[in-house]
Amino acid sequence: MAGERQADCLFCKIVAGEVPATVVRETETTLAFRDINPQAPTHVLVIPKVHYPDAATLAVAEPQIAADILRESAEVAAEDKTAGSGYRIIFNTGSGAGQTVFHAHAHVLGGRGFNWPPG
Ligand code: IU
Repeated sequence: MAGERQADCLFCKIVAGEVPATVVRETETTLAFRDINPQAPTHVLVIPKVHYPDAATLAVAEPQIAADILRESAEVAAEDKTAGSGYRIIFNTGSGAGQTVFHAHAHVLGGRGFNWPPG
């Protein structure tokens, strides 16, 4: 059923505490933890506790949780003191855009300069 835990999903396992992660924030609906392969001084993933394959699907099914992800992303940036100098919130959507884990997640990147257009 939509939103239910997927047995083979890494991020569902992190939500369940079965795979370790460095958690920086948690709410009733979201979990934020440091990316194991950081691409910037701040690189945190903000995920919904429920399972949807990408951010767009989540936003249609659970718009309030999608909003929670954005709010928590801003809180992460503020806590890491990157908000003042600017930060990025990125939702890779689909393998062609670089998505490798098919449980919705925001990348919060900060603490360095960024180029435009992104790579
Ligand atoms: P992507 O947008 O689906 O490519 O992002 C997945 C991210 O999950 C990627 O940046 C990985 O480094 C990260 N990650 C992680 O933090 N912990 C893990 O155990 C695994 C991937 I596998």
